[in-house]
Amino acid sequence: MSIQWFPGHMAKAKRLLSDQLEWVDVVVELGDARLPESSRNPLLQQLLKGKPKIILLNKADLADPQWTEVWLKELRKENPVLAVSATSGLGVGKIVPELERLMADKQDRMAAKGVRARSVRAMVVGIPNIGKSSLINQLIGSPKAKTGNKPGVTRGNQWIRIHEKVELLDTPGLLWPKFEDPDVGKKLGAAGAIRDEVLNLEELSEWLLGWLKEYYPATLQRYTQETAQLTLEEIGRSRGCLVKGGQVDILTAAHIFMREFRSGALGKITLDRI
Ligand SMILES: Nc1nc2c(ncn2[C@@H]2O[C@H](COP(=O)(O)OP(=O)(O)OP(=O)(O)O)[C@@H](O)[C@H]2O)c(=O)[nH]1
Ligand SMILES: [Mg+2]
Repeated sequence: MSIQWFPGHMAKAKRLLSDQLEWVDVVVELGDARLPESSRNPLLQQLLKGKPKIILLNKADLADPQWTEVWLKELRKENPVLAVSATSGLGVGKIVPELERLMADKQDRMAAKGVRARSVRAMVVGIPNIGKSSLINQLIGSPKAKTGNKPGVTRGNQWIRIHEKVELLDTPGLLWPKFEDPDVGKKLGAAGAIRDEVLNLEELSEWLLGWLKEYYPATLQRYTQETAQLTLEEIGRSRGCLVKGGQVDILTAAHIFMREFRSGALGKITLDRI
């Protein structure tokens, strides 16, 4: 499966991001708790070199809590990290105190030089559809930033004050031009970071089905008790995706299967293993 996923607006997003970087004190990097490793953009790690950073594993409400604990421990070796859910608000209250803690040294140094303390400026970055705008809305308690259930909703940069002492910059989602590991592309597709229009949903669903059989067979009991033999065709049949002559409409079955996975209807699932 080859995926064409670095459109023009993403090259523009990269430029916007590098332009803003010099105004920013600290970076809030959003990862997906379902793929704590695959959702971290290597291009970003290059662009952000040296900036203080906090990592948030968002959509923790959809991830396997046992694996979230494992990943928090792993990522904490290099950066402060929190598990959050931008939509339910879980963990979100810890973000501002963490940003203040991270910035305390710099502000003390500025105060020592007699520079009057100003707001902390934080930039929210991450792959498309990960919940950057939702997080900002959750922090301010109102839907000021536009959100949507598909990648590519935010197109420009937008500063929003979330606290008396903290301003946040919303940025468009950013992917990188080449996935070294083909599974990374599939996982990002499954999580919803890549537009469905450029994915082969049938192939992606076959892959996900195989993966779930291996790691989370119980989640497939929603479709049948005999999960080892389950096919996409059977999923389609169980959901009534039939065309004339009783054939299963496989593409519709794939859409339904992906939608159920992405919404959490199959259960709490983490796709990255250490
Ligand atoms: N279950 C769950 N859904 C979430 C969470 N955060 C965001 N979402 C959903 O994910 C979708 C994308 O959210 P956005 O905030 O628009 O994502 P974004 O990162 O700003 O996306 P772009 O602007 O396209 O890069 C929306 O349907 C949100 O409701 C979360 O913590 N849990
Ligand atoms: Mg957005």
